[in-house]
Formats: sequence, C-alpha cells, structure tokens
Amino acid sequence: KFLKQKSVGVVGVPFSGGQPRDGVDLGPLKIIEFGLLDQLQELGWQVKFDGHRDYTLMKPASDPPVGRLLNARYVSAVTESVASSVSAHLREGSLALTLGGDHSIALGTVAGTMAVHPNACLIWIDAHADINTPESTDSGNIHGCPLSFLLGIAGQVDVFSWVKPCLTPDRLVYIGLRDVDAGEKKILREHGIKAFSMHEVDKYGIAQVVQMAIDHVSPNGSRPIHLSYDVDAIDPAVAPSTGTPVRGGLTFREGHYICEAIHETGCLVAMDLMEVNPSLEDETAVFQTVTIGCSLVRCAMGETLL
Ligand code: HAR
Ligand code: MN
Ligand code: MN
Ligand code: MN
Repeated sequence: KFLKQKSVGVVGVPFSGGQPRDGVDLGPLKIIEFGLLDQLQELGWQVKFDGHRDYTLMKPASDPPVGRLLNARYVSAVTESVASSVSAHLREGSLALTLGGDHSIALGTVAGTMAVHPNACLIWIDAHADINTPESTDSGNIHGCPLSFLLGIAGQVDVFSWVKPCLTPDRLVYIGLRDVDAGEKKILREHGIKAFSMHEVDKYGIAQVVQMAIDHVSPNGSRPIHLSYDVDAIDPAVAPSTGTPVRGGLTFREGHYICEAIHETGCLVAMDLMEVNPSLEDETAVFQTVTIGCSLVRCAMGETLL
C-alpha cells in the first residue's frame, strides 16, 4: 500500500556500541550468511544490498561519557548514517530492512522512516522498553534509550542534535515487555504509551494482542508501519544468543504470529531485526537464534501466505 514495488533495501549494521557486549556486531553478517537474501528473493522480493558498512571508521578517537551515556558520539554518528540509508531506500519506494547490531541502531532506522513517512507508526517488539532518558538510565547503554530521543523526551543532548523528535506517544505500541525499569514505567504512564506486556499476551492471547496493538497505532490501516523487532522478545529457550535474555518470553509461534499479522495489514514499510549476538552461547544456540531471526523477517515479508 505504501510501497512502490515489491523490493527491499537491506541495511546491514555491524555495530555494538549501544551496549557493552562484543559480538552483536556479527549479527547481520551471520544472518546474511545463513541465506536471508536468497530466501527473500524466493518470496518474490527484489533485494538490494550494498554490503555491510564499516562503521568502525566513524569511531571517535575519544568518546568520554556524556552525562551517563556511553559511546554517545559513536552511536550518534552511526545512527545518523543509518537514518539516511533507511530513508534512501524508502524514497525509492522500497521496504527498508535493517539488520543489527544492538537496538540503539533503531534511533537511526526510525528517524529514517519518519523522514519519509512522517505519519508512520512504530510497533516495538522487545522484552525491554528502551525508553530510558539520559537522566533515567542506570546503565548508560544507549540501546536502552532510543525511544526517548525519538519521542523528544530526552532533553537537549548536543551530541545527538541531529535527532529531531519525530514520534508521538499515540503512534508507539509495545508487545513482549517483561523487564522494564521503574523510571521507564513512570515514562510509559506519564505519556500514556500503550504496552502489551507478557502478562497481556497470557491474558488475551497473541492474536487479540496484535489486533489491539495494530488498531491502536494504525486505525483502519491508515498509517505506514515500522516494525522494530528485538530478538530478546522471544523466550531465551528459543532464541538464546542475545545480550540481555529475560525468561518468560514469546514462544516461537507467538513471535512469528506478530510478523504474519503485520504482513497481512499491507502497511509494513520498514523492519529492524536487532540484538542477535552470534558470539553468545553454543553453536546450537547460535543456529537457533540466527534461523529464527531469518524466519521472523520472512514471515513479516509474506512467507506464510499460501
Ligand atoms: N533497561 C535497561 C537499560 O536501560 C536494559 C535494556 C537493555 N536491553 C536491551 N534492550 N536489549 O532491548 O540499560
Ligand atoms: Mn531492544
Ligand atoms: Mn531487549
Ligand atoms: Mn535499572
């Protein structure tokens, strides 16, 4: 509906600077090594991929903490560049698929989407709310903060001056939450942000939750959808290779159902797949996590249609 043709621009972002654990930068390389691009072609998509960018060139020689924020200059430079890659694909009428990397990258992907589709909505699938402000973050890890910047509730941080508030609370919805900081809960309440935690998934079932989520952010399919998928939303028994696993997550089918239902809306314009870390856990765990990453993307792009 909002795409010109069945083509997808893939942005590989081998970046880990939004959190402390090495290896999440290998996520996009592994996912593509496992054949995702061929799989999408088989589904009838024209695939555009320029190769993984080398963002290490952007690493500043010195990057001392900005308040509590760690690697702020590096994260800012990388995400600004990601934003322009995403918006370039969208301007051509393609879907933008970004492979992470840690979830700070979504600061760039969502900004890139909103630059082209200012009225788009954001569906955030995650165990975490990623809405800490520079003041509320305990860890200083920016992958826990991207939404506060996008919503314009982060206050003025000079290093991130390129980020313009581009998201409103009514266009954001979460599914899968189960590890939310006290400060984040306060932010969610104060801004009236809709969130379906694992409690609601248990209570209503995934089909009703996804329906309510979509109806909330895109009544009558009126808005383009950006889907930002943190693989740690899935239960760690199913997707173990991720930096901050939390028990009690989405089942294999629940995780896929979300993607299928969003595909059915015909409104998806951008998707992120984040926090796959192939250096964590054993070989079997990595295989499980990378293959589920690929199948989540395929489902969002129409695999389940018969
Ligand atoms: N809320 C914590 C923080 O801000 C942990 C969040 C980070 N983990 C993620 N994000 N993977 O989804 O540090
Ligand atoms: Mn996240
Ligand atoms: Mn998470
Ligand atoms: Mn905390």
